[in-house]
Parts: sequence; structure tokens; C-alpha cells
Amino acid sequence: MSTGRRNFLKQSTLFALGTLAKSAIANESIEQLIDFGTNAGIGTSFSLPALPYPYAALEPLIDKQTMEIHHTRHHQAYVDNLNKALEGKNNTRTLEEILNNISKEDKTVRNNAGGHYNHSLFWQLMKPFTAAKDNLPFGKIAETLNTTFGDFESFKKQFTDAGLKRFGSGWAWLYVENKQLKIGSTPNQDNPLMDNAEIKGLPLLALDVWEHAYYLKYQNKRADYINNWWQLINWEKVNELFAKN
Ligand code: MN3
Repeated sequence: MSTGRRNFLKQSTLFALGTLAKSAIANESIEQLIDFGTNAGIGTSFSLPALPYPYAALEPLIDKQTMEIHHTRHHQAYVDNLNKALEGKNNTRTLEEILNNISKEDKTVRNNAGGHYNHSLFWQLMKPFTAAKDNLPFGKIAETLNTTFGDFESFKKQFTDAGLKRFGSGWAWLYVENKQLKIGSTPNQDNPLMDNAEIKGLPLLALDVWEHAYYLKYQNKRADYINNWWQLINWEKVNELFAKN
């Protein structure tokens, strides 16, 4: 969808909602940066956002088949199951509003709303693999990572540990809580936007450590997958998200 059309729909939705909650303002700014597909305005349902690059763009670090299955089957299933779970409930909330009040929802909505949000972020926080040179952060996020964690290598080690130590399925996060950068992880499809999650804040960087994200190429070697993922981070997008905080 074109930006103009999306903005038009967003404006219409906001107009239709009448009163503008604070969370809707935050949501609006994040949605200018991350494509979550069709938003859940009145009478609409969620949809799968297109990948911002071809399925093979992350080769050889993440293979085409993994990306294709991950996007068209796993992410699509979260979208479909979320829509199914909300069917007949006359949902008027945005994805972010649902997540902010997830303690009031059942497990099906929790897992699928989280799955839809997390994967939409994950795709857009990566970029096509170009060269084997180090893909280092730059700008404001680089400076703040240094002042918060000492240096990039220390940050990288702590974040990698968060991904490695998450037992079973889940996500590793860099997020902002009270203006502070923090590292953490969540189980299943939980994320820091959920009102009763283990960690809370606004996500800047998301890493899927479910086996389906890496098993075809890496089998049980999660550490190798994480080590290669650093070459794919879209630091420009991380900076854009950070600037909104
Ligand atoms: Mn996944």
C-alpha cells in the first residue's frame, strides 16, 4: 500500500475513533516506520505485510527457504489465527492497543497478536546481506549503546547471551524503558509492549530464537545463527525507532 493511501486510512481511522488515546499517538509514530500490514480499524482485519526485500536477500546467512516458510506460513498463521480469534468481537483496537492490554485476553490472542507484531518488526529490522565487512551501528544508537553498555562488543555479548539463554522458544530484545536502553528476552511470542510481560518498554531490536527461524540451515546451532544475524541488522531502522522514543 502506498504511504499516501496508508496515511489516508490512518487518518480516517483516527477520525472515526473520535477521541485519540495516548497509545494511539505512540502507535501512529511507530507505524510510520514499521509496516504491520492492514491495521485493525473498525470493521477491518489484520493482514500479512510484505517483506521489504526478496526471500533470498539474506543469503547465505539466512536461507531463502527458511525466510519463505517463516513469512508465508508461520507469520501468515499468526495473522490468520489472530483474525479468527477476534472474529465476531467487533474489534476496533490497533495491534499495539491489544498488546498494551494483553492481560485481558486469552492465550490464543496473546500468542497470535504477539507473533504478528514481533515478526513484522523482525523483518524490517533486517536488511539484505551485502558484504562480509562488519555491520556496525552508527549515529545516535551507536553512541547510546556505548554509553550504556561500555562498548559495542559488550552490548553484542549481552544481547547474544539473552538470545542463547532463552530456554525453548522466544525472543531477545533491545528496548527502551524510562529512557534507558535495556536488554532482555521473552518466552513464546511475548514482547515488551505487553502489560504483563517479563520485561516492559518500547522495542528497538528483535531477534527470533524459535527453532523455525534457523533450524533448516543451522540445526541446533543457535549460537552460529545469532552470530551471523549481526551482519543483517538494519541499524538505520533501529536509529529511526530510537528517534521516536
Ligand atoms: Mn518466528
